[in-house]
This record gives sequence, C-alpha cells and structure tokens, in this order.
Amino acid sequence: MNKMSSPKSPFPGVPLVESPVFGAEIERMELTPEERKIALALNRDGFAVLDFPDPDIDMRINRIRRELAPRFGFDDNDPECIKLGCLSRIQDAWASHPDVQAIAANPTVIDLLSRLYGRHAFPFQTLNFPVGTQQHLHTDSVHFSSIPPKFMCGVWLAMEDVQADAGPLCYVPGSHKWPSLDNCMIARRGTGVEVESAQAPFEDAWAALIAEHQAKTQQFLARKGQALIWAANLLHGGSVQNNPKLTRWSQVTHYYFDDCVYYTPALSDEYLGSLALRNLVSIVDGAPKPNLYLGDEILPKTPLRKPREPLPMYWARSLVRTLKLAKAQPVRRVTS
Ligand SMILES: O=C(O)CCC(=O)C(=O)O
Ligand SMILES: [Fe+2]
Repeated sequence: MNKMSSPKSPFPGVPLVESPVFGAEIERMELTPEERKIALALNRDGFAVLDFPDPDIDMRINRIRRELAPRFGFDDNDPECIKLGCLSRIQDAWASHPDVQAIAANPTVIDLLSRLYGRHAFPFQTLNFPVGTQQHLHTDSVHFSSIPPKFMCGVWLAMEDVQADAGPLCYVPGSHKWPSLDNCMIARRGTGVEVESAQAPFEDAWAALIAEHQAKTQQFLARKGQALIWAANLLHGGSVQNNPKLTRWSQVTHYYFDDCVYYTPALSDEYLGSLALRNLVSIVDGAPKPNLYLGDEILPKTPLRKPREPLPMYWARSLVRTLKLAKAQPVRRVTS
C-alpha cells in the first residue's frame, strides 16, 4: 500500500509505537528492516538500541570530552584520578557547543522518531554526564509529560565503552506498559507545595510496581557510539558506580513531538486544570514550541491554590484575580 492510500490512524492521539493497534500501525510506518526491529523493541520492551547514525560521531565525542572535561574539574586522561564527586552534569550544553547540538539535532534520529511516533520530533534538552549518574530508577514521564500523553522520549548516547563498575545505564524492560504515575495516583498535591525532587515522591510506588511484577533491572554495557531510545514511561536510571576512577561519558537528549501541550506532572494537578507548562524551544533551530491542544495554543493560568487565609479574604482576592485573568501570567519555567 503506498503512502497516499494509507488509512489514517484510528488513534492519532497515541504514539504509533505505543498504539493499542500497533500490529496494524507498524505496517503503515514505512520502515526499513532495521527500523522495524527498533519499532518492535520499543513497543515490546520500552527501549531500543541503535548505532548512532552520524559518520562523524567519533570525532564529535572526542571534542566534547576534551572541551567539557575541564568544566567537571578532573583530568580525563588520568586513569588514576577519582572522578566521583565532580559536578555531575551539564544541562543544555547544546546552546554553546556545536557537537552537542549536532548530536541532539541529528536528522536521521529525528526522522526515525517522527515515523515511530506519528508526529514530528524535536529535541528540547541535552544533558552531558562524565560519570555514572547513580540516579534512582524513574520514568521521564514525571519530569516531562505531554497532552496527549507519551509523546516524549529520551535518546542516550554512549561516549565511551561502558564498564560494569562505571555505573551503567539500567532499566526495567516492559515497565513502559505499567501505569504512568501522576500526583493524583499517589495522593499528593503538585501545586502550592515545596518540591525538592520531582521524582522522589514517586519512588515507593515504582518500587511496589517492580515487586508486584517481580521485574528484573537490566544494565546496558554499551559500546562507544551506541545509542538507546527509551519510552517516556520506561523505568530507567544509573547503577551504582563501584569504581570511583571510572568515567561513563554520555549524552542524553530529551525529545518531545509537535502539536502537544508540554508540562511537568510532578508540579501539576491535572484534574484541577493546573498544569506546570513548559516554555520550550527546539534545539534544531531555536524556534519556540508553543503548547498546542488540537491546534489551539494553551496559555498558562494562575495555578489553583489552597486557601491559606480566612475564607472571605481569599474569596475577595479570587474575585480580583478572576477579573484580572484576561492578562496572561508569565510562563513557569521548570527544569528537571
Ligand atoms: O544516564 C543515566 O544514568 C540516566 C539519565 C536519565 O535518566 C535522563 O537523563 O533522563
Ligand atoms: Fe531519565
């Protein structure tokens, strides 16, 4: 069947690769045999491994390591120096480093993600890590969600061969099919509360899910230049770094997809209409990415707050606020 005669997806608000009718969707995706394997793995396991599609990747990695290492405060060429305890990441180095930007904006990766998800992908955040993150298992969904849900993924790139004692990337295969957690499910408010960590409040619930499914965590002993795509709701994290002298250079690029609302669930109360919207630009060209719901731009509203003062005073203030509401409030910027 050629492209022109392909029927429209019956679930345009669900990523094709996570569609309830994936068996039919994969036939319409126009994938090479290699890409088909990636689609099947992402659908089944919530992650897929690929060789990073850039003939210059080796040179780019070497330049990034050479130029970023001094900012982490250790000698990258000295195998004996202790690498633990250094500043653990640089966020959004893409803005000043052309190789970080080129990896995030790789057109082959963007094209593949766009076909797998059925909407155009755009990178919006980079993280460069010199050592293992030792980050608790988490889903990116609690940091970066979308409406419709699940239009988000991460692409992790190994910038060296990863050793077992360096704290490899780890994940729970199949966990992307478990419920996607939000504040309501764990009886917690997202607005009007102090947040120290977006993911810590969810960790008990994830541990209970792992126990319930008797699920196993796997490690990725990647080769330099290998990449891994993870789905928004896949549990992943960093294993323990047993050897403090070992590096584990990596770059993570986080992607969203066009025509969605982008927000932070950990700081939202969705059912009360309170969304911590994100104010994003695409790493490809710096273009702003508006929050769109079925084509309409969604502007931030004042979050709903619990009354903290005598009720009549609160109502009076609410009335004043309501009258002023025609004026858009500043967008709340949130970093993960
Ligand atoms: O590299 C890791 O250990 C995990 C990084 C991660 O979870 C992320 O950037 O979303
Ligand atoms: Fe993550």
